[in-house]
Amino acid sequence: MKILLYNPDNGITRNFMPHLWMFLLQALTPKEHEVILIDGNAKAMSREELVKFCKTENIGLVGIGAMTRMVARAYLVADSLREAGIKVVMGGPHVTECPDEALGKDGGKRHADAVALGEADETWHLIVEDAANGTLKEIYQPKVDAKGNDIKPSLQPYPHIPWETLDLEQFSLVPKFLQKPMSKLGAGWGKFFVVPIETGRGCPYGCEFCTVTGFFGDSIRFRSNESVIEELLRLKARAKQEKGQIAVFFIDDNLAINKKRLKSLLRDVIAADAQLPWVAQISANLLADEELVDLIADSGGKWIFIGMESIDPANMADVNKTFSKPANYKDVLDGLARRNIYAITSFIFGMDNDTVGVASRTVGEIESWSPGLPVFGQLTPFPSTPLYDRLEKAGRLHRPKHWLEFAPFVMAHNPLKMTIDEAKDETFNAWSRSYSPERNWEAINAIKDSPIDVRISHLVARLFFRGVYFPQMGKMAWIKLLLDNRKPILALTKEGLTTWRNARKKSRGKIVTSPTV
Ligand code: B12
Ligand code: SF4
Repeated sequence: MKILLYNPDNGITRNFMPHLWMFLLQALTPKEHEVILIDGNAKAMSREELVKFCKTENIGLVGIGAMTRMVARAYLVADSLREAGIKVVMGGPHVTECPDEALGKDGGKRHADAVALGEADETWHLIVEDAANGTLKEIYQPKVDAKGNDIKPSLQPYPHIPWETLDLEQFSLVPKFLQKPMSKLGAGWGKFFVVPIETGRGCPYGCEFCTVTGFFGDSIRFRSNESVIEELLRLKARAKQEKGQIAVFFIDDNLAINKKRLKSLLRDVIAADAQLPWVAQISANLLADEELVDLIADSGGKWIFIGMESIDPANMADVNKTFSKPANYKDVLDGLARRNIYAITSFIFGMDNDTVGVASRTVGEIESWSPGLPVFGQLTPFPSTPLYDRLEKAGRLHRPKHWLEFAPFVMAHNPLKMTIDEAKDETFNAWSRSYSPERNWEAINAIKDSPIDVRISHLVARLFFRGVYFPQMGKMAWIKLLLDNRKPILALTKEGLTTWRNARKKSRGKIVTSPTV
């Protein structure tokens, strides 16, 4: 049987990274079946095109995964496929939390023939076999223990994802026309992939708005160091062979949740010379450890995503995240910056203690820290989270099924001390100020003592991150952005060229000087 694994596009940005679940399920599919992957973010297809593709390719089963944020789009795609007589199974966090909705048992339209609840590592092969035999069931769920809890996959052994041979073309971030000239730059930039790797699953912290503790459980499971390093080495070899670059996103929810284990992993990565540039999510409270931060730098860590949420301790208490202390954020970021590691700092507006002006207060504080890439969202009640239950009980849910009428940056509940419109304005203000050309120039100047490559990647990252909020998919949007930011771009280009020329002239003993940015 031919299987298509499909990820719907998120409707706003082109994702910078493919989704791990697709590669994982592909690796876990019994060998007699063929699996094709399509990510709607990388390869845009209309519903008609997708149905036609499935018919032409004689696809017997389509697996669709979606977060709550994308589920309405996923349902539309699923509906079209089912209308064409193609079987659809859906999985991932949203349908696990709302299986009746996907199966049409809540009074609404049915969107899926089957749903996979929870982690599907051990149920996927059953789904495939049943679909091939024409005996697909409605619900697949992991086996349960004596207490009725899901038995979670141990991650040891971990499936072999054949990165060295997979067709990753649709996921390269370098446009086709630039691939040839870019492959000649330095170690080669002909292709650039950000690849998701997990080293563990689960988080015990239980923040009120988060689905992770409920979905993956509070007991953490880790892969062996050897298995992670083996995967990194294969990726490193592929990057070299393709004259391209591969960066890794360790998608664990909190990579340093067990610091002893992470230190051991990073030491082993260094010893095996398996370093690739990497990004990971780590909470601020775990980053005060100097030894750990040194290991992060030495093992290739470049950017750390930190869920800072709010600079107001009262808000942190409201969402059960008091382990993360706003008073320590500056020290954490400065410690990272001393090692040329920068942070993607995530903030949430519309929390219960937020009032008008929260954006200006937050951004003012952020600007007093080492520069990073701030991102701003709004408190969102995802189904099955303690936050959803609290707001529902209090009758505060304005749009209880907000995912079916998705509206970007419009809150689904009424915040206590501001209106939904005010929260939207605050979010706009924070993004506008944080990514204005003036702020970009200021941020690059603030790290003028960092190596030129670090400053260039900081600026490039700033230009891309702006796109999380401001649509910049078309050519004209990019041209305008580059013109607006010409000051740092020209200054860094000039300095970069001088550095490159100096490297070439070094052997002749002739050095050119240029002002730094
Ligand atoms: C990496 C990541 C991202 C990446 C993008 C996704 C990517 N390209 O990988 C980035 C950083 C961009 C991101 C962004 C966001 N994310 Co995110 N992200 C994650 C993260 C940390 C890892 C995902 C992952 O790969 N997990 C590991 C794999 C193995 O697990 P899995 O995807 O759940 O898949 C398993 C099962 O669910 C199942 N399964 C999944 N799909 C399918 C499909 C089929 C057919 C079947 C049978 C089974 C199946 O099988 C898999 C193996 O067991 C998760 C948290 C987590 N630990 O999962 C959050 C998470 C998915 N994100 C979340 C959210 C909320 C967001 C944002 C909306 C945040 C925001 N406010 O902006 C954005 C929106 C994204 C966008 N605009 O596209 C929530 C989703 C909650 C929900 N109910 O939807 C999560 C769960 C985190 C949380 N705090 O609760 N995210
Ligand atoms: S620390 Fe992160 S992953 Fe863990 S519960 Fe809190 S928000 Fe979720």
